[in-house]
Amino acid sequence: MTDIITEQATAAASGAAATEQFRSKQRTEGVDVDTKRVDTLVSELLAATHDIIRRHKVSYAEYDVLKSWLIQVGEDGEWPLFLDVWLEHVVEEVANENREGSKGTIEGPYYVGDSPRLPAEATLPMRDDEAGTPLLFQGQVTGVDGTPLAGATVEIWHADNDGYYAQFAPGLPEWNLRGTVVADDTGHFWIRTIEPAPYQIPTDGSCGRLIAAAGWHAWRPAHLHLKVSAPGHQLITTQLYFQGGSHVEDDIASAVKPELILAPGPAADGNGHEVTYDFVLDKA
Ligand code: MBD
Ligand code: FE
Repeated sequence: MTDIITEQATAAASGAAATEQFRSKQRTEGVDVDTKRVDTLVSELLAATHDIIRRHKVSYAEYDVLKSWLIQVGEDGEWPLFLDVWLEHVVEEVANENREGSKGTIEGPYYVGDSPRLPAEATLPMRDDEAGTPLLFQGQVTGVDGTPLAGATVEIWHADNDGYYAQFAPGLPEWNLRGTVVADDTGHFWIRTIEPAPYQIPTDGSCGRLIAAAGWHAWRPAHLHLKVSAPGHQLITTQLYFQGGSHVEDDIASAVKPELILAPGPAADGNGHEVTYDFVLDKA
């Protein structure tokens, strides 16, 4: 470590950053707050909860534990984390059920838009001594009919070798391991980065308390996050995982799909690993 004193990553700090980020990116355009729809959804949510209370004879003590926990989730800024870990995967499933192209999966709480634009052959912004196995991630963006998509962009963001995301943990350069790669005229891209580490959601906040209280684990498998888009096509938000990695089989966020597991091999230049993954985009 060359840093003098590194600030500790805390649940409250990453929660505050995730809440702030969400407020600047929420997809609420076009949502009409239809009374009938709100009535249906909220009534069913409440009825399901009433049923659980009756079947399990939930006590006042348990009710108060729930109340204080919910208050604390807000104070910790962990609503984005909680929702993205335990609900988003079903929202994504419904949103993308009719896609013919590449599989998507959840976005999670740590996306930041407008990352630095990089050429088709790119190295992600990283520290001079960035730890981790070098990875060449390459591929092509095409339409469902195989047409190469000129003007495609591949936004990529991922954790470092310690499982930390730039802008959500202290001490990392602003755009570390984040970039917007502009593919070439045939939709090809070559991205040099490092392999991320498995990610443990903060254990010192409300989500961590829930996990400990329920006897669960807090891990997501190592993953690359991506948003791939091209003119006239639907943007896909996805993640890619690493075959044989820890927690590929038991992701706390339930976001792994078999189509999203990479099997990198040795790099042609002898430096770490390389892997090819092509993205297929549905027409807009
Ligand atoms: C992550 O890195 C992530 O991708 C999700 C979905 C939740 C918490 C942390
Ligand atoms: Fe992530």
